[in-house]
Amino acid sequence: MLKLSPEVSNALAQNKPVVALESTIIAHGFPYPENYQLALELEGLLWEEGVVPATIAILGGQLKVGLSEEEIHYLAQSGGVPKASLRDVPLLAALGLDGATTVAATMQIAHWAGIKVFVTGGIGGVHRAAEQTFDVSADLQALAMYSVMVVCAGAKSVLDLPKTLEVLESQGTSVIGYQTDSFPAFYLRESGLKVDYRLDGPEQIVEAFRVKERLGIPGGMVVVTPIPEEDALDGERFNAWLEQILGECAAQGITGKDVTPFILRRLHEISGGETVRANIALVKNNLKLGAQLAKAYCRAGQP
Ligand code: PSU
Ligand code: MN
Repeated sequence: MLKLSPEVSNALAQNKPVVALESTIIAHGFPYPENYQLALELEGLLWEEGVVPATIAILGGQLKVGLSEEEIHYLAQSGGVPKASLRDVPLLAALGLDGATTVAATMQIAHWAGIKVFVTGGIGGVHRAAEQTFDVSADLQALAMYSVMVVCAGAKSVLDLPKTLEVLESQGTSVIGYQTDSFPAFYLRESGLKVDYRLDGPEQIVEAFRVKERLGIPGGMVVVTPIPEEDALDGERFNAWLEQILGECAAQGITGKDVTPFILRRLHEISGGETVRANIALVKNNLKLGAQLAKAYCRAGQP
C-alpha cells in the first residue's frame, strides 16, 4: 500500500536528502489556487536546494509518498478530500479512498517510508477548553510514536500552548528552538513560552536526533523556528480576530476535526488574506531549515 515515487525511492536508496510535506495544508489549509501554487513552489524550492520533496497523501487507498503535479492539483481543487489523521489511515487504505494527511498521518507514513525530516506550518496540539472537550490532536500521539523531525513555526494560539507543551513533555517529545529560546506561536514570533533547548546549528539538531535513534527512543522531535520578523502579524489584531472566530465556533457548534479548518478559513477571510501571506512566508522559512536538516542527516551517515 505504501507507494513511493521513483524520485523519492531512488533518493532514499542512495542516502540523498528527502523532506516530507503534508497534504492537509493543501486541501484544507489554504484557499484554491494559492494552495496549489504554494504546494508546487515548496517542491520547487526543495529541488533548488538539492532535496527531493515527498508530499504525502492517500489516493485511491494508496499511501503515496511523492505526488505528481496532477495529484497535487486534484487535492488542491477538489475541496472534498477528507482530512486524514491516524485513525483514518487504515480505513481509507482498506476502502480505496482518498485522504489529505494531517501532521500525524504524514509523520506515520514518512516514518514507514524511512524519511527523517518533515516540514509543516504548525503542529496540532491541545485545544483550548480541552479539559471539557478532550480535543487533543492526534499529532501529539504521532510525535510520541514516529521517529521523524518535525520542523514548524510552533503552533497557533488557537490552541492552548502551555497545555500542548505539557503533553509533549509528559510523552517525552523533545522540543528544540532553532536559534531561539522561545516557543513561537505561528503568525507571531513569541508565545511567551520557552523551549527547553536552543540549538543554533542544523548539525547539532541532527546529532540530537541521531542519538535518540541510537538509543532506540521512539517518537519524533519538534524543531521550531519563528516566522521571519517582517512577515509576523500584529499580536493584538490577531488576538481580536481569534476571539471573534472562537465565538463563531461556539455559536455554530463547530467541533472536532472541523475546528482547525474552520478557524483557518475564517482567519483568511477576516484578515483579507494577511494570514495567508504570513502562513506562506513561515512555511517557506521552515522549509529552508528542513532542507538543511535533511542534508545534515545524510552527511552524518548511518546512525
Ligand atoms: N495547524 C495549522 N494549519 C493546519 C493544521 C494545523 O496551523 O493546516 C492542520 C495540520 O494538518 C494538523 C491538523 O496536523 O490541522 C491538526 O488537526 P486536528 O487538530 O484536527 O488534529
Ligand atoms: Mn481534534
